[in-house]
Amino acid sequence: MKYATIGSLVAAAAAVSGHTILNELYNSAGTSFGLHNCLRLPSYDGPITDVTSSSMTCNGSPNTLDTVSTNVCSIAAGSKITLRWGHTLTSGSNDVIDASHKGPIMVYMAKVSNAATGTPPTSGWFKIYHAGLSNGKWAVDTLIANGGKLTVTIPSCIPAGQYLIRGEIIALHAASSYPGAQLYMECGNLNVTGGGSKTPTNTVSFPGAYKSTDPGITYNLYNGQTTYTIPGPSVFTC
Ligand SMILES: *[C@@H]1O[C@H](CO)[C@@H](O)[C@H](O)[C@H]1NC(C)=O
Ligand SMILES: [Cu+2]
Repeated sequence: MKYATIGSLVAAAAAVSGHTILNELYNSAGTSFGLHNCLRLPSYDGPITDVTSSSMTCNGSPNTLDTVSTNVCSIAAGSKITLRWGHTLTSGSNDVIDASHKGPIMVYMAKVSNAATGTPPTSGWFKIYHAGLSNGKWAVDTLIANGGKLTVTIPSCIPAGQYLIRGEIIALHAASSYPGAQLYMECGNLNVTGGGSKTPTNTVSFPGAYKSTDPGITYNLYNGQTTYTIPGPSVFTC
């Protein structure tokens, strides 16, 4: 650092707080299920940039999945669940993701027979939440303001049983050409209780749901656009 200029110090500081990991789930009462509990997490907080990669399902190479919980957290259909992201595996509410990493947030679920240890399915993913750009504010801006927390509702009509939940942030700061968008996804192991008998619609595959040419994947953040098309299907409603 002896010869570092002020500019390179600023750049280094920004790089240090870049990237993010989904670190924690909370039940409808706002009580944590425990740091890293029920989550399949990479050791490194770097993104996936190839939307055709098998790591698009629940992260993985070039990251290493090594903080992998085999617990399954129970949550009632129709109730709220909160997801909390942090820059690294140990970051708190003041270090969520660098503010440069503007972009949308999506949450998906997929039915599985064994949420504890089963291989994540590529197909059957339905979207339960998404937010992009609204009134000049990105979903990531709101996430940072909320200390990394996002609360979504588990659809009330889906059948009881085991599911994976897949939280995803797309950072668009380098997305003007492909590959460039930084996709951060992690999966959690859920046991949905109660529920109904409706089969989710608009399901997609990961990889497969996103294309390099999607307007939400290749996007110039810096040319004053006021709209953004969130990639993937529409949100499933009961
Ligand atoms: C899921 O919840 C049901 C209902 O409470 C329970 O019977 C079942 O054992 C749970 N399964 C897992 C894997 O936690
Ligand atoms: Cu980053």
